[in-house]
Amino acid sequence: MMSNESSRPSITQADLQAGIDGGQFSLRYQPKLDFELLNLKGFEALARWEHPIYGQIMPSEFIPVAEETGLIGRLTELVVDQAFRWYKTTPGAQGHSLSINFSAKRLSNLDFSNWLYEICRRAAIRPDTVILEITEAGMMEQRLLAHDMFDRLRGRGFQIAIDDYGVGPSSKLLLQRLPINEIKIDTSFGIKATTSQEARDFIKATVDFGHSYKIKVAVGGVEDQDTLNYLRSIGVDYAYGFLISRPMTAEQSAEWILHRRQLTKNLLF
Ligand code: G
Ligand code: MN
Repeated sequence: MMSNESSRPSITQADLQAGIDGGQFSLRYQPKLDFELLNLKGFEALARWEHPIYGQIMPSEFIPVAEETGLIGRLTELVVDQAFRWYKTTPGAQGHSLSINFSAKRLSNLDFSNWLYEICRRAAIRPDTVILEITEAGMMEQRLLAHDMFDRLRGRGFQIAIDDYGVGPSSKLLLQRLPINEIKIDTSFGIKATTSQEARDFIKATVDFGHSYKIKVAVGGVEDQDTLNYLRSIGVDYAYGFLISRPMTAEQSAEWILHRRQLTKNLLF
């Protein structure tokens, strides 16, 4: 059950510390399909906090606390460690991409790309299969550092995606200049695509913009077949959403990978 944020006290540093020490964080995995043939492109790892009293707490609530209290470093380590272990031990995961959400604040650390590269090297994971997702808002916050930060990461072979695109402050000029591989349009646009002309216009404009800079465009929030068909018809590159699969536990994801052709065969029309 998801807990109601307003019915309980807000998260403190002590809560977060106890959660990290107590192993209360785990990852869910959500597949992303390539629109061309609806093949599996890769997975996004999504952090969840299962609090013993408050229930499930989402990243939108605990990440800001982690950033303010300096616990973001430990949380990042924990997420990368779990995601890489999943990638190495889940049959069929390798060869596909692995997207991980990163705090722009954590990324701005000068040594970050070396740190991540070293973990990849030790785990024998190719850096070019790892996609770092940074929110558009986070990128804007770090706008002065973003270019050097992204250059260092790309220099190490990693891929970069701009997440939650379209809901915050934005600069197309900045985006054009940065070495970005993928734009992920905010889930809210995918959810509204069949009912809102405005959402459709924005998605279409983003596809045109992205493609003119050789940037792939992904849309989440795909909850029905009409949305999938529409996105496919306008040239969106990647799709994810509840129609394809909800975020899954590690065990569920292994089952999904095994049976994915059967599970997705009706989506392709
Ligand atoms: O922005 P980002 O791609 O990191 O967001 C992923 C979040 O969106 C996850 O928490 C996931 O649960 C949610 N999500 C993924 N697909 C869907 C969907 O089809 N509908 C809705 N409502 N939420 C989704
Ligand atoms: Mn994301």
